[in-house]
Amino acid sequence: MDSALSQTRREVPTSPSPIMIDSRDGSLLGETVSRVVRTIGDLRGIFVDEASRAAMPQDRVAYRVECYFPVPEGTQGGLFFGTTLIEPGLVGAEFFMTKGHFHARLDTAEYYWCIRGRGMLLLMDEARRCRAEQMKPGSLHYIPGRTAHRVANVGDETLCFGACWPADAGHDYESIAARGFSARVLRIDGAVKMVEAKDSGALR
Ligand code: PAN
Ligand code: ZN
Repeated sequence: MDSALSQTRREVPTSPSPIMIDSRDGSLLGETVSRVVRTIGDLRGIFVDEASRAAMPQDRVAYRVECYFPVPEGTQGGLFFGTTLIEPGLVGAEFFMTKGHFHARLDTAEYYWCIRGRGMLLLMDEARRCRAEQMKPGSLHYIPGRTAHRVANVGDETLCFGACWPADAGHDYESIAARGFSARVLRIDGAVKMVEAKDSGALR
């Protein structure tokens, strides 16, 4: 017998992963998954056409976020993981989208990657310069620090994307609530258009 194999070795414990990713849509399975639902009623002041938003069923789901927080919020060096599922739909001419945020720790970055559907990732720097990246299954998006990020579902099926960000990044929604993004993603004559926006604060 091979002398190396005959040696007595202590068995190393193994365990199943606490979280599984559903390969069909990226949704998370497991006891420790945190879920957030954002309805049309939760998104007051986000869309340019507030009258249309207010006239819609307020309990209609716009998007859901499923997260895995393996370490406490604020842990330096830790990472969080999340899947966002945005339903298809319009508020007036504007596609359903996330609230969008800067990270509270401004210099923290993030990865997004598209799992299913079609999306537009809006990126805005501190000088309010906006650009956008098209999202399609397999696309990977690096969101640098100091950059606000928001995703619009520009397709006709649920848009699903994964995200990974530092556990100490935090979220600054207030800056966006106050001034919005400097561009909006609209459906104009059946086409997806990104257009300059006035400060949404002035439009409310
Ligand atoms: C994402 C977002 C998620 C929902 O996990 O939090 O897509 O968007 P809002 O937070 O803007 O509503 C992320 O960017 N985390 O940092
Ligand atoms: Zn983020």
